[in-house]
Amino acid sequence: MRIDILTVLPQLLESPFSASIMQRAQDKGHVEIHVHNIRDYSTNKHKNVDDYQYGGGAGMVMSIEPIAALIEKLKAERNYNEIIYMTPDGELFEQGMCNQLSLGQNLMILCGHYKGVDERIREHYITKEISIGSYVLSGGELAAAVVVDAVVRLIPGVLNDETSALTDSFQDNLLSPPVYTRPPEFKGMKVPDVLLSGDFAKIERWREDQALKRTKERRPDLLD
Ligand code: 6GU
Repeated sequence: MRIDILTVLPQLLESPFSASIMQRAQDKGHVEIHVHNIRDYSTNKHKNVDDYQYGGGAGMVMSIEPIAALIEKLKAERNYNEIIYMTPDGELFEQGMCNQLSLGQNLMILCGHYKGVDERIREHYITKEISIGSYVLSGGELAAAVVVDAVVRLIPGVLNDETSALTDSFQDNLLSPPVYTRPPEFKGMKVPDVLLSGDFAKIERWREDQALKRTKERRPDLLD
């Protein structure tokens, strides 16, 4: 998979992809992540990437020209499965959307900033608009990092244990059961006996019960 991220703040997207699973996914050739600075495509002498909004009102709008130039350049080089715009008024991001995006070959992600992007970019180029939740971030970069992480870990071969992405919370609309490791007792707090029993059928039943209980308590909406 190839992912192109278009941003006015490339610094924000350096560390999320340079450690752990995301770094290894790139090292092993499962994904190429290219971060592009929209400012490099500004043609005006001050390298502006935003402007006042028509009709007046507080807040700047991301200009159409540099973003269009960058999108056109990338589209001429390859076909994109989706051209995504990260925006608080987008479709709510959830696991089903991750699964679908993980099947793509090339994804482009535009990070929103200021009051947002000139509407004509959305109308003409964007194929999908994503929000990661009902709150407002200062920009789309951290949200884009969330989407990339959630998608890349689903690419076959990225996770060591092939089955572990399938047993994630949400893949079966259930939250994960509690987990424990050594020691068996810490300051009087004990690991549930069943996990030490060696009876794997019983352990599996316990985990299913716990997953269901946790989902009922915390996310009953998932069971609807
Ligand atoms: Cl994608 N962008 C911004 N700026 N805020 C958000 C968001 C995106 N998703 C939730 N809040």
